[in-house]
Amino acid sequence: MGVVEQKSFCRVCGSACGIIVETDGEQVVRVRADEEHAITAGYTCPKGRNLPQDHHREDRLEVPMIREDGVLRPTSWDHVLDDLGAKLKRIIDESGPSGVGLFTGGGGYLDASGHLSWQAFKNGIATPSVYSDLTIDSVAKLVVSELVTGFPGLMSRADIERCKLVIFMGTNPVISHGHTWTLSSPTASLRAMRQRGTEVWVIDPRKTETAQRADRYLASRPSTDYAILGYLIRELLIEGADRAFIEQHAQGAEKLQAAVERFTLSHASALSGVAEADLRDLLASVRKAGGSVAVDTGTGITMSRPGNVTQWLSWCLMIITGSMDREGGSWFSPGNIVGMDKMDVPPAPETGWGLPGPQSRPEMKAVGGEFPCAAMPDEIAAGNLRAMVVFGGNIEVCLPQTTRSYEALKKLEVMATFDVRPTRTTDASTHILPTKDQLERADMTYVTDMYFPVISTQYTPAMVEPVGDRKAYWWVLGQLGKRMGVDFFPGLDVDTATDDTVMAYITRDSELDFEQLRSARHVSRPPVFGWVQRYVDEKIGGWRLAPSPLLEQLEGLGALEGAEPAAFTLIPRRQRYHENSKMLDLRDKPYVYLNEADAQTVGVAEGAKVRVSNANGSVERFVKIDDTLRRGAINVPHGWSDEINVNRLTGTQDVDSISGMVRYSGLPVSLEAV
Ligand SMILES: Nc1nc2c(c(=O)[nH]1)N[C@H]1C(S)=C(S)[C@@H](COP(=O)(O)OP(=O)(O)OC[C@H]3O[C@@H](n4cnc5c(=O)[nH]c(N)nc54)[C@H](O)[C@@H]3O)O[C@H]1N2
Ligand SMILES: Nc1nc2c(c(=O)[nH]1)N[C@H]1C(S)=C(S)[C@@H](COP(=O)(O)OP(=O)(O)OC[C@H]3O[C@@H](n4cnc5c(=O)[nH]c(N)nc54)[C@H](O)[C@@H]3O)O[C@H]1N2
Ligand code: SF4
Ligand SMILES: [Mo]
Repeated sequence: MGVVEQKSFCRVCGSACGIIVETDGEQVVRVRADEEHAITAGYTCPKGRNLPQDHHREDRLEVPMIREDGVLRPTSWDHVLDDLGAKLKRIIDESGPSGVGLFTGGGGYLDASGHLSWQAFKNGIATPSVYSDLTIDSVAKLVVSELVTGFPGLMSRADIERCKLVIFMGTNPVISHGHTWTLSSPTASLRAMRQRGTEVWVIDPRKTETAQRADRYLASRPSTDYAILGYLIRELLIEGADRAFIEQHAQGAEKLQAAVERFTLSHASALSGVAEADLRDLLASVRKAGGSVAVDTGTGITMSRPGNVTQWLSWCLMIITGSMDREGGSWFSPGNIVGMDKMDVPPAPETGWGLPGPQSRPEMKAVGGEFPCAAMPDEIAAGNLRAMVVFGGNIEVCLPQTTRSYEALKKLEVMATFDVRPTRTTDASTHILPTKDQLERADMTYVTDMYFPVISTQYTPAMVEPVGDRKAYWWVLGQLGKRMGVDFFPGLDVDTATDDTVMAYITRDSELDFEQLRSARHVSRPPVFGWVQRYVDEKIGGWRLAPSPLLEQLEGLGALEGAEPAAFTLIPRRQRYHENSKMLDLRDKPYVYLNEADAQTVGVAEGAKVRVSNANGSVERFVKIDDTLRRGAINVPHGWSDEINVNRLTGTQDVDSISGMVRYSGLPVSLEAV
């Protein structure tokens, strides 16, 4: 047949790099970077280039499976859907919709029809038992958006083309490609930023690959970033803040000023472990940049105990310097498909919505319409949650306190999982629903539509035919709906639909013209500024600088500030060659990374086995010496299953009081040689 080349885009992570896929019949031969791509211009990472191997992996799921008499067996779609539909219907009849829950992970929301499907499922059966990566990843950003602007789900990002000062805090885009924002072609982007005269600072307990390419690096002690921000805000409110802007567009400045009063230079320096001279330099850079400052945060912030507070203060820094939602500062992508700027949203009160959370955890609230993942085992134990439908998540790996969470999942009456390969999660499932992988489906950037450095939407046709019996998400859910008597996609005929008509359906109410997208493959426009500013001015009378729930959390942190830091603190880290639990077979190893001096204290050398433990459990792995880590900070990267899963150390009780977010960063642990 000969090799055919087609343009597509990668969906292993949210960065959506433009790729060229070379196929020979149904054989995917090679994936390489698309040099002509308007945003990613010739960049891919090893994970994207590994797509052919991933597509052809030997153990891929090709047919539906069902557990009968305790054994998982291959079956037909008719049988698996008849059985699943009947069981879900019965549970809803007996326990109400909340008895059936759902989880959405990276294998769900990075597929446009997967994202449509989990939302359709949630709305179709009207269950409040909604779980996703949100509450084990980035929920602090939602909390802050709601409290400061009244608008849910706003994620700020640097206007990288024009910003004078960018501070990356708790994020390592050179490896991760960004958090709720992407830095495409990260190394080239950083170089270009600095050539344009942008000053780049990195604050992180590890001198990361990003820090190594920055102008300045501050090695902060884990979970103390809020003190650095508190100091900057304290000094700026004395000199350097945009007073006229604050007068006109913000509220609560006095309360904020009082709240950060304790962060003198010496207090901030003592707490964060960053030298006073470095903090003074940072302050000088912020003052010099005027209204052109951006702070981009990542999981190092959102997973830490002070996550909400740090995220909030990072916004305050941008607001009081007049940098927020301003050209040259930080901006909010409304997205072409979601079109947030056109949404008519009633503002959340200054205390947030505080919607009821899971019954078995009365202290928890729902944030962003979801229950905290940490509640799942309690909900199952209480009998409130009897079935789970998992839309592309590997919940054995990603949930806190594996031993407890995984045992709970096995007790579910029904666990139906959409995936493309076997995992410990599919092992524990009652129904396995194999969906088309990314090379087998036509697709578009849907969730990630708002993550790019410009406003950008991409489309791709399918590259190859689906293997085995794999089907699209929308097809599976549509057919399941018929069995349950629920029309999950009103107005869509699921017997005649195609991936393309489903995307047209998704975009039917948006300003994006799907036919135009399909023929152009990529539509993009520059950042827009001022739409959030107009919203906060009109709806709530200016940015809320001092929402009371955040003031309380900041005050609460004060009680911990005198404490002696733990000898060893676990902090998260993304490894280059795998995406969470995907592509673990590529090149990485499940190391424990620690500083040479720390290794000596424990009496271990590179390659030795070490036990990391705390009250939740323990994990044994081999040591990798890494002097980019600050002393006392260690990495036990996530994504790995079974007895080396780092989530054996994390807890379902140690959660944020507002959001229920699990503490994955800043966890005290002890180390010993094995
Ligand atoms: N301790 C600790 N825990 C963590 C983290 C941490 O840093 N530390 N990180 C957290 C974060 S930020 C996140 S986002 C979560 C990630 O948790 P998950 O979202 O569960 O993780 P992934 O491994 O990305 O994969 C999801 C599943 O999707 C499947 N999949 C891949 N492609 C497709 C597809 O095309 N279709 C379908 N149906 N399935 C597909 C994969 O095989 C995999 O089983 O983990 C969280 N857990
Ligand atoms: N290669 C690769 N890329 C990925 C993923 C992957 O698994 N592998 N996962 C994807 C997913 S799901 C997500 S959510 C994103 C996450 O993207 P990022 O948030 O950029 O994730 P990381 O690269 O782990 O960077 C987090 C950084 O926070 C630092 N840190 C930890 N604790 C603290 C703290 O208290 N304060 C400060 N200032 N820093 C701290 C860590 O040292 C680390 O450098 O990455 C995505 N991209
Ligand atoms: S950064 Fe890598 S994994 Fe992410 S979209 Fe690009 S090629 Fe794919
Ligand atoms: Mo994530």
